[in-house]
Amino acid sequence: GQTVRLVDYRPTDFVLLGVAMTLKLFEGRAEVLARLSLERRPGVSANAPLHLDGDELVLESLVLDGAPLAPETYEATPDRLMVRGLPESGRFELAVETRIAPEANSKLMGLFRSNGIWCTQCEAEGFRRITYFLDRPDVLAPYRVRIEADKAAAPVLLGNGNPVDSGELADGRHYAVWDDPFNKPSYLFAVVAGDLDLLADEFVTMSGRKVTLGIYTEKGRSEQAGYAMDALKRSMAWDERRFGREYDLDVFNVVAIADFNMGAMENKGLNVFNHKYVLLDPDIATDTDYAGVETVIAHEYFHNWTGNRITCRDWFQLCLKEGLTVFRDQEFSADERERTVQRIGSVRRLKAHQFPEDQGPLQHPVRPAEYREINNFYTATVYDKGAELVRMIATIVGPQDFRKGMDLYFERHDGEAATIEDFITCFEDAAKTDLSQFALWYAQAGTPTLTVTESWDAKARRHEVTLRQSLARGTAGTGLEPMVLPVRFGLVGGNGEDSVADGQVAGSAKLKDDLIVLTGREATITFNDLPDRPYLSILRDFSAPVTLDHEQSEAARLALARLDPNLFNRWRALDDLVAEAMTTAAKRAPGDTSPALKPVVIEALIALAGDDGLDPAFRAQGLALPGESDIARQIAENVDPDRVHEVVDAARAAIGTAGHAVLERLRDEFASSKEFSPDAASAGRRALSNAALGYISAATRDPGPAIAQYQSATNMTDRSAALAILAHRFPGDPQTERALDDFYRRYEADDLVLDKWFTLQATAPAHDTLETVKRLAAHPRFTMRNPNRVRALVGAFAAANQVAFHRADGAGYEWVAEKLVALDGINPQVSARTATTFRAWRSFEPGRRAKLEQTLRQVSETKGLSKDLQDIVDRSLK
Ligand code: B3K
Ligand code: ZN
Repeated sequence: GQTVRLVDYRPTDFVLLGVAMTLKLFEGRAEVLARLSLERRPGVSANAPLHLDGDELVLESLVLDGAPLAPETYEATPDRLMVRGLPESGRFELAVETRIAPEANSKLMGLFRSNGIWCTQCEAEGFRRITYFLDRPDVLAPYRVRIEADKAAAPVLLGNGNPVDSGELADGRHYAVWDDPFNKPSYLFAVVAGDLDLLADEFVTMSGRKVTLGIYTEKGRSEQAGYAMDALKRSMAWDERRFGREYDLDVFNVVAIADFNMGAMENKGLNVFNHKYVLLDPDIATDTDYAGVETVIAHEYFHNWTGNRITCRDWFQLCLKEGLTVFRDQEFSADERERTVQRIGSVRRLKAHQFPEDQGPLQHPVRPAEYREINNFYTATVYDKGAELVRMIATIVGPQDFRKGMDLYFERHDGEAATIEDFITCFEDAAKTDLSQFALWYAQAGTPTLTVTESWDAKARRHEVTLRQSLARGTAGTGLEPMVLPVRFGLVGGNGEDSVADGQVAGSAKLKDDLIVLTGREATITFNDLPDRPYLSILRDFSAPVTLDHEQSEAARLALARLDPNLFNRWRALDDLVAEAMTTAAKRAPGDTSPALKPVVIEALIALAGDDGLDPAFRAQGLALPGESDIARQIAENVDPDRVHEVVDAARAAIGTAGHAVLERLRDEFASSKEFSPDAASAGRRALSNAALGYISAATRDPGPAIAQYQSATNMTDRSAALAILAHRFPGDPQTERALDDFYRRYEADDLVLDKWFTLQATAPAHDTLETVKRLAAHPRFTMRNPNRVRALVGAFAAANQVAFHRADGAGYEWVAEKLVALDGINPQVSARTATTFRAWRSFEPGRRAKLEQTLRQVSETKGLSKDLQDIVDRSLK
């Protein structure tokens, strides 16, 4: 594969002025006619040929301004079309006819069929699988698209923009014409045709325009789109309120399909969704599923302004739309749900997915400088760290100037393909500040470490806080200059209030109110005239994506866990204590059974969980232990996953035993009532009750309460929580087996629930889970052709089963590798994504490290791998 570099960017030689397309869909084939209005860019040499991208295309005909082109004037291969002798100036029309095979398209890029529905996915480079094109995001044009299909097979015909015409054709066929007046890049193109049900609604925008909303589902499932529709309307209203952004077309459609490589896609006016992020009801979906639907619906809708109206100049700028849109969906969820709880969730996600990426061989800057396969850069770094960077800009310039900067961005760049520099300049202009050093965050890979030291002078009643930043060299080999770190803080007094103290700064930092902005490697802030030694609450709300290295006494942390007026830091004080204790314990020799958690820490956890003054959702977050892979990441070298599991397991039982009375009370108080409401507060109560059940079951080693809840549950949240406890804590128990069988029979007809059934079993932390997943891979309902099913079994096993995937004999690695190679021939994007779980190989103890490396090498040397999978395994071995 060829490496594409940011420094090589240059505009196309030809300007695209408009696209008129006809797609004729038949069983077994599709005929595509694309009429491209083009013009040579002023200044481009008169004999420069036109290069169009293709991918597995068959050219049927090529016509220039109505006259077929002579064969010697062009060269066509499946992946490119070059045309010579085009007019030196003025507009011309090139009509390109291709033939494609949607049924044979198992990559799910371009035009494919999912359960009979014709559907497209074009981001990043899928449009070139439909027609030869200038398939890059800085080529913007209006599109008019006519779709023709058999009326019985596809009564619904959808495209981007507004519907402008439709009618009957001969032979039981019909057509529809869609017109999208907004300039757009080809990656936002979409077409859907099929026999779909519709949930219809409408939204009146802030200027009083009526927008027709539609969510299309497979037959008989439109009722399950009600919550998604509600989330869509709330998203539209929120974007008007918070960012002044109004929707711009007469219609907004969402289509839910079963086979999709990712969560969803923001095509202009026609979002296409993995049906997992649309279809819900209390019997089939958990609270987490509800929250996921809300987030993804919001995210794709918000792309209409951040991504579609203003798009990316090139794929290196991907974070321009993704980081910003994740930031926007996080803010939406914070406003719609509970801010601190949402922030805890985002930080957990960042630490679980982005930190390991940034600290391993797949490390790359938020704006990469080069790639071989762009689809491998839809990463936690681009999305989640990208969102953190936007959040830091907001923190640094403050809410008013942040809004001003966003307004400026929309005003200046509407209709354009922009860059990160364009974006940053808007905030510099709005806040009249220089953000050039801040821009390093986009170029330098790696997680900086923020080291904090304190010194209290009792006589002088003076507290000194020193901040130092450092960045370790990683595989990306990018710069290591000091960055701009916004650090929110408070000096908490024994009464639980922040002391108001002016600080003097020595070194390169600025201090204003509760914000220190560190710009150099080191700075010291001195606070004078304090009544007592304060508890330093640092990096509140995780104001910068760093690894915090703060030596703070256990007593101070326990005090903060009780007193910190910043709720996020109350949670973090405990979470850090627990994670550090577990890390330390896991480093001790196997078989060392001395408890990981001290009684005072357990007491603090239980006290937080039992504190009725706090939101149940927050208390449930307090009870959620760090994951085994988080502990493994903190151990960093010579990791033994069995040992980590042993420590986490023992800690869970210890908490369950010590907290028994409080946990039982939480069960009594918060166990579900009959009425189900998906709102955040109700979900928080269920989360707290289910967390309590988990601890109680671990402590008593009695499956009884989980069995009882499994049987009496009136919603999927409670039912699957109980089943997870059974499958994970009581594997092989006949009662567990019966519950799993019952679950299968109950939900056999529903693929989304069946995915849960696969995942619950694949993630059971026991060595012989490998035998279970092998059996499940041969189950009649397992298929490599449905990405959700692959993720539910193979993906979940590799990413969320530290014990069985990392079996010391290497059999887990071998099985996953074998599946990867088989999958790669079907769907390279999904195989490449699954393969990323091998990236942490260097952090394991020598036995596993050698086996992981050997497996990676074997995969890497396999003949005929996709560019996607080859790129991941090769970079992982770096
Ligand atoms: N923009 C799409 C992701 C496309 C992934 C292409 N491999 C969904 C999203 O981020 O909203
Ligand atoms: Zn996105």
